[in-house]
Amino acid sequence: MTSVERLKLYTSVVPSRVQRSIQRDNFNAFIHYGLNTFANKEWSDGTLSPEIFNPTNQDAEQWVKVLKFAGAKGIIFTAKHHDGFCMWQTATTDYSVKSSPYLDGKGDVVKEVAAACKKHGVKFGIYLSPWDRNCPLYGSAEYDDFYVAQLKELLTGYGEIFAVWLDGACGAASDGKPVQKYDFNRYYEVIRKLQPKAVISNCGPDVRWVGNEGGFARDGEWCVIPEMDYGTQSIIEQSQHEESENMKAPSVEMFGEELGSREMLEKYSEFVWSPAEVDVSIRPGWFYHKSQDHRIRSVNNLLYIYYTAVGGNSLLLLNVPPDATGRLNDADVDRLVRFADRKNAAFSKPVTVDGVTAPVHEEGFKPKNMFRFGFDKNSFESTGYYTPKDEADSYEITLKLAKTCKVDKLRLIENVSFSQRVESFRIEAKVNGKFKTVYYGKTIGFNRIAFFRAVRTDEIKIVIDSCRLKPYIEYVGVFEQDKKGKNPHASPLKSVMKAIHRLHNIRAAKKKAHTASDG
Ligand code: FUL
Repeated sequence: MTSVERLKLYTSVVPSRVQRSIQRDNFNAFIHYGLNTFANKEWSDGTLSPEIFNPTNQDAEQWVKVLKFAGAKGIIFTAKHHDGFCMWQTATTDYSVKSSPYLDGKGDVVKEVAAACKKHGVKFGIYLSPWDRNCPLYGSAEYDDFYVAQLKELLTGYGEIFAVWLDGACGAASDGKPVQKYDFNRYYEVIRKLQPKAVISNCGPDVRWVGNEGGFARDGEWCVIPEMDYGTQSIIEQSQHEESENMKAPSVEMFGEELGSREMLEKYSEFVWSPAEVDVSIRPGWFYHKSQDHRIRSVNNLLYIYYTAVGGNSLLLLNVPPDATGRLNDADVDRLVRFADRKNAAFSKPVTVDGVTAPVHEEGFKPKNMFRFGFDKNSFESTGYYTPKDEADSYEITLKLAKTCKVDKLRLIENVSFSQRVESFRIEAKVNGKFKTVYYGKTIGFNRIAFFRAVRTDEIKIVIDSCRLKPYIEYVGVFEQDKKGKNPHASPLKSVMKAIHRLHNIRAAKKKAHTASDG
């Protein structure tokens, strides 16, 4: 295949409707809540007594209101974690809220969260752990029937579900138990049939785990990647795998730096659209622990994660766990409110673009289209975009701003219905009559927040240095610096992640050299 043919093949891979939908709502929240909350545990083994589940002040509406205020468009709730304890009135087991003192065994937490979400216009999703440490059937083929029965209850009894999060974590081997081989294809079929609008995440075909639980996004994140088994086994190895209150160190291994670079894709012939999701907790643990009340992520760190994940062609799933009273703790609420205020301020001053020069456009797809943000609410497709008439080695788009002001960020979106194409770009700003580069970026994809030290300017240039065939740009927004909404600075942990990536690449290069010399 010629290189142009390969590029045509890569750019023929596009998102499905459910993928386009979650890419538009790229920030969602996770809620871990259950028996573990009351036992001060991260993982429990399925033997804790349901008697301990007794919140005194449970308020699902408070969870939803706070998370909505923080900007989350949907909430994914742990209907059942690895301990097997069900947070709804299930007919499949007694190990559930039915056996707890909460509302005399009549409570249904899944129902409460679903209702609160509906009331406040937030989407509702479920986490149903495939690994179940309570179910006696676990490890046998009958367990699949049990799991499917639970899925069906959740998918039919609680209104529209926007996401089903299938966790790959499994510690059955260290429990000395047989490891269940899940029939994932069967689960997918059930989900597609009962909730066709739901994305299936993590061990699912729609959304890919980014590969760490520490909040780290890649600098160059691709949605078009080789079709390989991202499946369960590697996810099992990489995700949290012991009962620990502390967040696992970021791990990469098969989750190297750029899964969709040309170098990577060249080795394969089948490709899929697979957006990455950064799942991360506001605290070191996924469940609430009083001892972590002083270890909540800072506003700067939350913002940095938001800018690099949501703004880095990834989805963000931020976990905020309620405490044992049944409410989000004041400390977390305070942090989220300040995070939201700063984030909103940061994007509160869009700068009008007065004029634009760009390579000659394809008929009907003018550069001006880039300054109107909008998409069709049913198909989630873009309603307008710019594309040049001809392919070129590079593309320069110059924006004349309506005023001279201090600019500190741009938001860029590719029209991903034409796949993901931009491989590297830079932003230049005219300062004292001369253009200087203020930002280097790799991918754009369905969302890029390019943030940099503020510059006083009235002219900005976007230079696309490398692109697969030609670019299709849906949106460009320029933002004036806002004092309250100042840009986050990189967290020191980012350099740890970079070092790990570097090590991974060195190891991979060594392995390659070794294999080559063997051959
Ligand atoms: C991991 C689980 O083991 C954690 O407890 C948590 O649910 C996290 C989101 O996924 O794999």
